[in-house]
Amino acid sequence: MPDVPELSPAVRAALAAGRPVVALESTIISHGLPRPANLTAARSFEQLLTEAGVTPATIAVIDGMPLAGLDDAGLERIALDDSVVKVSSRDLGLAMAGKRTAGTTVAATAVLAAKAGIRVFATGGLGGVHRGFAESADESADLTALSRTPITVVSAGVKSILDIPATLERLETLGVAVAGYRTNRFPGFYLTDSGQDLDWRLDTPEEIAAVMAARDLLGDESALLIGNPLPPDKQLDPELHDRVLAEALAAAETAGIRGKAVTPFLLDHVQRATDGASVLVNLEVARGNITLAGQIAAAWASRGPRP
Ligand code: PSU
Ligand code: MN
Repeated sequence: MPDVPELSPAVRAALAAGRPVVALESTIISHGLPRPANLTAARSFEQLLTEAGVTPATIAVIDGMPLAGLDDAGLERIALDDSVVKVSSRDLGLAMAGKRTAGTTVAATAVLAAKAGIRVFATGGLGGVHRGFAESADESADLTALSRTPITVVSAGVKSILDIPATLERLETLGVAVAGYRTNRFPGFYLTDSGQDLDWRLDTPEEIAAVMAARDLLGDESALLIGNPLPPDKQLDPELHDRVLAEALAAAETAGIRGKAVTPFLLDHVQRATDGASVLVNLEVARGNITLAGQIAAAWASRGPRP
């Protein structure tokens, strides 16, 4: 019987040798970024890590098999294949048995990465509680998955299309630890600052690795979320952001978009309404998070094997 997820030779070797590995999600590739920029982006995400001496483990489901570490053909399938679906953690068994090819959300990626023994994971922005939750009850399974998955996630907060204060409340209830990287404010994905304060701030990858070690001593089964903001000069113009987001939310309402289509719909609307500016910002967000995740994985690996 194969291991699930199946590890690429590079990921297997790095994990066995205690070298740094970073998991990358694939829904950002399949459903978050427009084609064909998404394929270029997927390759560049991996390259950022490789150049830093860190092994990338892009996670996805290909023909029913969950994989950690894709070859270039696998990246191409996720980026360009018309049959690719978006799967959360609950969908994994269904996608496996149905022999589907799927981009994995933060929830599904975190579950598979933790199962493979990967400790650090980078995404652009987490899912969370949607605006209008009172009517839609739409809350991303990213939050509940992170409440029961021991992994460190680097994210520019949660996507700014969401109800950010409500998402922070849910993260607290669910027992997901949150710290800002070199900031006391929760980042706002396209925006540097969501306006929400954080209790904890960590300033170096080594400090983050020390928190990971402390949480291991506790046997903590939940995730540590590191909020890594964009530099202010790289963020989307806040005025443009607010205007376009209001339009996107209204368009989703009018079109009756529901369920897992909501996030891709809103991101796509913002991309078109900003003439692609939001795509460039999203890429900056992801790159910044991947770079920091690589540094954390290196700091973790340099602590040596644990007893
Ligand atoms: N970050 C990005 N772009 C994305 C996502 C994250 O920069 O497209 C994806 C992640 O896979 C995340 C998902 O898990 O959006 C959230 O979807 P939902 O709200 O349906 O749970
Ligand atoms: Mn949802």
